[in-house]
Parts: sequence; C-alpha cells; structure tokens
Amino acid sequence: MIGKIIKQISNDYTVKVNDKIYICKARGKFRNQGVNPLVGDNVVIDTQNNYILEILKRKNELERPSVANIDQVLIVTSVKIPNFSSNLLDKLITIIEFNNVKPVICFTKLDLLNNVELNNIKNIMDYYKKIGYEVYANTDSNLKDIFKDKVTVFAGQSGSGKSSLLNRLDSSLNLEIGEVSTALGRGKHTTRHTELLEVLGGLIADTPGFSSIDLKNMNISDIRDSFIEFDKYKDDCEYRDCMHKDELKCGIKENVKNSNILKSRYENYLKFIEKGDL
Ligand SMILES: Nc1nc2c(ncn2[C@@H]2O[C@H](COP(=O)(O)OP(=O)(O)OP(=O)(O)O)[C@@H](O)[C@H]2O)c(=O)[nH]1
Ligand SMILES: [Mg+2]
Ligand SMILES: [Zn+2]
Repeated sequence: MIGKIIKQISNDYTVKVNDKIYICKARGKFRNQGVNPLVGDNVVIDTQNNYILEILKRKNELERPSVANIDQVLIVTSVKIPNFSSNLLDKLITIIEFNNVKPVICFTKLDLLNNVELNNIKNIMDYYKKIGYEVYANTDSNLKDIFKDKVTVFAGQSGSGKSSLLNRLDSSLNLEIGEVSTALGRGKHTTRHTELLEVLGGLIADTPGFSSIDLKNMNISDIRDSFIEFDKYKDDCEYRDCMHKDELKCGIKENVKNSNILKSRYENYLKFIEKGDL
C-alpha cells in the first residue's frame, strides 16, 4: 500500500494511508544505501509487519527542516523577541529558491513594535512584495487561503511563533508553544519533531526552529541567482557573469545606490558569497 509519512520520532514513522495510520520502521536497506525516509515522503509499506519498503521519487526536499515533497515554505519571521534578522530571512529565501520551492513570508509580533519600528518593518515588507514574494502578517485573515491542497512547511527561528500561528489557523490543534527566554531573545525549541498536520484543506509541517542555518551545497552563482530582483537590472552589468561585487560597471550596484534594491539584501548577498555563511 502507498501512504505518506506525516511524522517521525526517532525510528518510528507515522504513515497515513487514506484515513488509516500505521507506525512503521524503515527497512535496513535504506540505512545501507544512505537514504533516510523523510516526513512528506510517499512510501510503499508492508501493513502486515509495519515496514517501509520503498520511497517513491521525491519532487524536492529540504534539509533543515527536513521534509520532502513541499509546495511552499512559510518563512515565519519574528520582528521582536527574537529581533528581526534580515540575514536569516534572506538566507532562508536563498536556500528555498535554490531547492525550487516557493517561499512565502509571514511576519509575526508586529504588535510589539512602536510606530517608528512598525513603519520601518512595513517598508521592508513592501520591498519583498515589490520583488514578487507573497508577504503576510500572522494576523492577516487572508493568510488562511494559501494552504488548501498544498504541503506547506513552516520554517523560522525558535520562538518566532510557528506553533502559535498554527494554533491561530486551527484552534483545535492545541500545539505547545514556548516562552521566549528574555536573556537570549530566542526560544527554547518548544517543538521537538517535525509533523505534517491536516489544516485548512492542506498539510502543514510545524517544525522545530533553529538559530542559524548554512548555505552549504550552494556555489556563489547559485547564491547570486537566488536573489530574484537582480535579474531585472543585470543587463546593465558590463559582464554577463558579473558577480556584482568588484566589477566597475554593474547594474546591481547602481540600483543599490539609488535604493531600487534594498541595501540589506545586497549586503547579505555579499556576506553569503564571501563566506557562504555568517
Ligand atoms: N506578542 C506576540 N507574541 C507572539 C506572537 N506570536 C507568537 N508569540 C509568542 O512567542 C512565543 C514563542 O511562540 P512559539 O509559537 O512557541 O514559537 P515557535 O516558532 O513554534 O518556536 P519553536 O517551537 O521553539 O521553534 C510564545 O510565547 C508566543 O505566545 C505575536 O504575534 N505577538
Ligand atoms: Mg513550535
Ligand atoms: Zn553586476
């Protein structure tokens, strides 16, 4: 029978076949082949002995959070406690674009900002909208419409409000949410495993947050090509393979100067290509 892995806790995979649930182990052959069944995998299972026999071909997969066959990632971005990090947001967008998944951005905790801070964040939200992304606040009512018939993964820092948002979308979920440690301004990893939940006609993965993430597996032109707004200006670069860094005539640098490109995006881009990470 074919089903979908909706949850993994150590070696136990919860596989859903229509409306039935089987708790399965993975066959040893997967370990020998160096493949791990992932949440989101479509699998053939032996329902007599509760074993995963085969993993069907993946459409895509992300490593952190570790989920397969994703339609979109909702990047849950806190603006205070933990503070807004343009670096983490741009890094997540870069990784998600590279894996050919659609990023959607959701800002949380706007209620904690004063007017000046709120204006500043609104300008940032508008910029990401302008370059083509869907951008929401966690309190927007139309956020409910984006999940139907899709597999969505929530990604973002610990304490950014992923589980809280899921509880808001479906109050029957009752997911555990955590206090953010005030000393560190980051969460304490309240969510400990990745699980696909049936919400609003789709499947949503709540995931444990993280505080940093790296861009391994990406080379510098992959990173460059994931900054989608550069495309519009790159015809003004002197060289076709311009890295928008030390080149003299560069359409991207020109448009950072005249503020068509958000300065923090460009600075993050330089950090990513220089060190691959922070
Ligand atoms: N003021 C305010 N607090 C929020 C908002 N969203 C979430 N919180 C609080 O932020 C804290 C952390 O929320 P969680 O939902 O547990 O965060 P998480 O992203 O699931 O964290 P991990 O499971 O550790 O990855 C909780 O105390 C929530 O009540 C918001 O929009 N405004
Ligand atoms: Mg959580
Ligand atoms: Zn250039």
